[in-house]
Amino acid sequence: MRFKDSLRLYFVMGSQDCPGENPVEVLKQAIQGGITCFQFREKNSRLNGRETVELGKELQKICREHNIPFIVNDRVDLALILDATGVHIGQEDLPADEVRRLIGPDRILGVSAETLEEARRAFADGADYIGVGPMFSTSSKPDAGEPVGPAAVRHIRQQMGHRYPIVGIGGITPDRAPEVVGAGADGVAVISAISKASSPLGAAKQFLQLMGNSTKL
Ligand code: TZP
Ligand code: MG
Repeated sequence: MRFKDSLRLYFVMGSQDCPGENPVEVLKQAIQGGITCFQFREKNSRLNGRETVELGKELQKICREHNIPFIVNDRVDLALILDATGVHIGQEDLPADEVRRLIGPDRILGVSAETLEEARRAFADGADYIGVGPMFSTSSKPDAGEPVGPAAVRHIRQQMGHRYPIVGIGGITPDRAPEVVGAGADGVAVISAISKASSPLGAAKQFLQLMGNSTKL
């Protein structure tokens, strides 16, 4: 399977995203529901460094057992410590070309991009995929800015062509996922619609069901 195909249902989560629940159990359920990629995103969390590594190892083990790529958010150091599949960085993080040098040619590099210019630059710097968002308003990332909507995906896809893997992120629920892939995204990246669902398994299944095989371009 090409990495592009792993972007179909990309679950993003840290302990802060599943209050009162065990992140390990949430991830197990999401995998049973059919997620195709996982990102460990521990943000403003109450875990110290050692606890973060421990949780990362546990989550990674589950991903390995199910052949799910394990991507670490922001932290190249943590990605290297865990020997992760890859790392995902934002525009405010370390420059993508420097991160590519640090992680080597074989790990996956994801970069957040809102505009065509950021998208072009990310791929020129060595990104394997970009995350475009926020698609819709979200409460999972307080500094996310105004939604750019599926139109941003459509614009980048139209200008850049088919080759470049794109995932939409931000405020995506199962019923809105088809709009995002319809605009040309390879998939959707999701936090709360899975992590805070009464059934993460059911939510993941619903995403896949509603997205079906829908792609537009
Ligand atoms: N980057 C842009 S929006 C966002 C991130 C990490 C948050 C997505 O969370 P949710 O709960 O799926 O809206
Ligand atoms: Mg970041």
